[in-house]
Formats: sequence, structure tokens, C-alpha cells
Amino acid sequence: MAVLGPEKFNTKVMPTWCPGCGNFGIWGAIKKALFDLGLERHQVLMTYDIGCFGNGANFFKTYGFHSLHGRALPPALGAKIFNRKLTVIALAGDGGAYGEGLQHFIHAARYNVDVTYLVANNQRFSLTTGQASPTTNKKTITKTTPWGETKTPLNPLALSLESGASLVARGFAGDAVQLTEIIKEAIGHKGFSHVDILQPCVSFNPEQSYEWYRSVIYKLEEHKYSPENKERALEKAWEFEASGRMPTGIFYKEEKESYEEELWRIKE
Ligand SMILES: Cc1ncc(C[n+]2csc(CCOP(=O)(O)OP(=O)(O)O)c2C)c(N)n1
Ligand code: SF4
Repeated sequence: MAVLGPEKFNTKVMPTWCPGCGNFGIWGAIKKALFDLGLERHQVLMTYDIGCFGNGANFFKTYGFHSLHGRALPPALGAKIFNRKLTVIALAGDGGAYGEGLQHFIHAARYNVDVTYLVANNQRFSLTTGQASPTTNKKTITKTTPWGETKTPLNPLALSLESGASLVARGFAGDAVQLTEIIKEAIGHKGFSHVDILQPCVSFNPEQSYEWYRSVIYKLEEHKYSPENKERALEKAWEFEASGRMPTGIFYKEEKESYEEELWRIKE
């Protein structure tokens, strides 16, 4: 019998994403990470938001739960707290994660439940055809901001750092090799890990293209960066606003007891 590679996490359904969508790179990186970690399909639960990235519910062959908009985290946390053997990954777009589901994000980070949260950040509500999201840049013209976005974008990495996430990282959908390594570290980490993934939406966000990202990003691991210091991590989280350079990699990592570990220890 043939030994299956990362394709063992494929369903029979082919992705319906637009040709060139950044979600393809993320899809491949997640499957490779699960495979490299030696995980089997029955050992993994993936919970999904609503949206283009959330449609991954149809394309990953693991246990799955397709939740409501902004609600990928509640089923993930519930499952992990009561079945600590499961590897639990929650997936959402920036609209669901940082808009409708913002309170779940802050509290999941604060609780430090051992769940990996992968957010495909394309700076738009894309499935509904490109409205401004909480990470859309100021002055951007979209269907909901015809005269230009007036609000200041939210900084997701600074928010999860301040809220207590014990691993905080940024990846790029156009660099599947680095993204795979980041996802492996996030899944292997005990505690709440948040990976914000720069995801080009070729249909509704012409500004943040693959080329544009490649012109501003650099890798932390190539600059002798060490992720133990939260103050330093916060500086890195604000670096693009300060200097126009955008780091990718692991920003922060801290070993601390997870919520469910502590909970069950106290009970026992
Ligand atoms: C409570 C609720 N509000 C709004 C919608 C409509 N809706 C469905 S998908 C979507 C956009 C999702 O955007 P995002 O979370 O950024 O994911 P993307 O499509 O960009 O991957 C919206 C607003 C919904 N399904 N439920
Ligand atoms: S609309 Fe954007 S995010 Fe959605 S599938 Fe197309 S390119 Fe991807």
C-alpha cells in the first residue's frame, strides 16, 4: 500500500479559491506541518470561521467543526479543555478573527488554552466581496469605505501579546517553507499560539500583493532575533508602523502552564 504524504489531509473536494489566492499557500503549509509532526487525521480537530479561509472546512481531511462567523475559537477551546490528547487548530480570516470574534481572541489569549489560531489576514471581508475589515489601512477605498477608510487599523500581534498569548508569530502565504516551520512550532507549543498570516487576496486587495509584501518583509530568524522578550516583541509588532519594514517569524514564545493543565491539576 502506498505511504501517503501531506496529501493524506486532502478531501475529495478541490479548493474553490480564486486562482492565485494566498489561501493555497497556507493550505499546503498546514498539511505539510501536520505531516512533518507525524500527526494522523484522527488526532487533529480543526475548527473554522465563515469566509474564504473558513471554506477550508471542505478541503482538510481531519476532524472538523464549521462554526459561525467570528466563532472558530469557542468550539476549539471547549474541545481542547475536555480532550487534552487532541491537537486543536482554529482557522479564521481577519474579519472573523479581529472583528466579529475579537472578544473570543482576547480571552483565548488570556486563558492560554493550548489551541493554535491561524488567521489568514487579507485586510478585507473577502467572501462577501471585499468590504473593509479591522486591519484595512487608512484611506483604502472599498465598497464600505467609498471615500476611503477613516479608522486606524488594529494591530493583531500587539493585541495578542498584550492579552497573554504564549506564542505570537507572523507568516506569509507566499513563503510556504517558513510558514510551515512557524505552524509546526505553533502546534508543538503548549498554550495559546497566534499566527497572523499575510494572505494576498488577488480579487479584492490589489494593494497588498505578493510583490508588495516581498518588498517590505524580512525574516526575524535571519537577524539573530530571540523571541523571549515581550518588550522587544512589541517593538517588532509595531515596526511596520514605525519604519515600513515588516518582520515575519516567531515574535514571542513563553513557557507557562496552559489553562486546561492548571484546571485539571487543581481538580485532581
Ligand atoms: C454574524 C455574521 N455576520 C456576517 C456574515 C456574512 N459574512 C460571511 S463571510 C463574511 C466575510 C468574511 O471575511 P473574513 O473573516 O475576513 O474571511 P475571508 O473571507 O476574508 O477569508 C461575512 C461578513 C455572517 N455569515 N455572519
Ligand atoms: S476572494 Fe480573495 S480571499 Fe477569497 S478566494 Fe478569492 S482571492 Fe482568495
